[in-house]
Amino acid sequence: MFFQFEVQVVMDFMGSRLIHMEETDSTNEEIKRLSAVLHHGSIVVADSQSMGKGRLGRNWSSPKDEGLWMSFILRPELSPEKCAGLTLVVALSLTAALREITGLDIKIKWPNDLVVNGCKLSGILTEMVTRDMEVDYIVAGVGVNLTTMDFPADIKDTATSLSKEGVIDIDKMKIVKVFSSYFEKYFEQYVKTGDFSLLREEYEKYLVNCGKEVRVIGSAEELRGIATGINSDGELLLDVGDKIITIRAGEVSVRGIYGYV
Ligand code: BT5
Repeated sequence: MFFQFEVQVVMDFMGSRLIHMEETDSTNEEIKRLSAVLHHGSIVVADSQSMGKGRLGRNWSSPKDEGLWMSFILRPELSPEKCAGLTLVVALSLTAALREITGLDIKIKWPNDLVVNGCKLSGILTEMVTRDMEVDYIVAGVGVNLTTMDFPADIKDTATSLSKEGVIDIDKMKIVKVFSSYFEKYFEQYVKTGDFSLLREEYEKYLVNCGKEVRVIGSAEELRGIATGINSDGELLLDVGDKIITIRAGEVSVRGIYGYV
């Protein structure tokens, strides 16, 4: 483990401390190991991760210097149920930041993927650590593919990077800063109401699934329906013909009928 430098980034709470590492297993795990000394909003960024992880124990490919591999710690005064919605707040903030910086038509694939031209640019992994049934802290992990041109065989048809999409000037720290600034704004709005009522419209503007037929996989039975938006709890609304059902993030993945989106 090697702490290359520590800098103050900006803002109100995001990046009050930023730890940059050349390599780690997973920035989410690094945050957990350092949690006792990290304040709300502290960020860890690594140049590479040897065991980058996705949801449900899945692998996250994190080659050296080819992406933004970052996690931050939150100590929100929210119940565990409300904390689940923070993944969507991160997705919205990252989408707004990357759209502003790159001009690309980046969309959100509910709940935790950012996609561009039908391929996955970024994934988000939010983990909650509880103590005595209360939220101790949240680790929000963000992976954004920046310069990768050749992805591993299993994801080469579904993954993309900013370089692959034609972005030339890529400034990793600028992404961290602009993201942090959007996140502070949206986080405050989320905490104020404890739900998505102030963010829903913005989120749905970027929701790639909206109006599309999707498959919901991972629950007991596969569901099919038209995704119509989210409710104020951040659950996906699925029109299955005779009724609208709500899908909770966490336990499921959503796919298009004919492919990834
Ligand atoms: C995610 O999981 O998309 C969450 C990824 C979070 C990664 C960040 S990096 C910083 C922090 N530290 C960590 O250890 N993790 C976080 P999920 O929805 O389960 O998607 C995982 C799936 O995405 C894999 O099974 C692959 O199919 C695909 N995948 C893996 N690496 C990818 C990549 N670099 N780009 C696009 N797709 C990828």
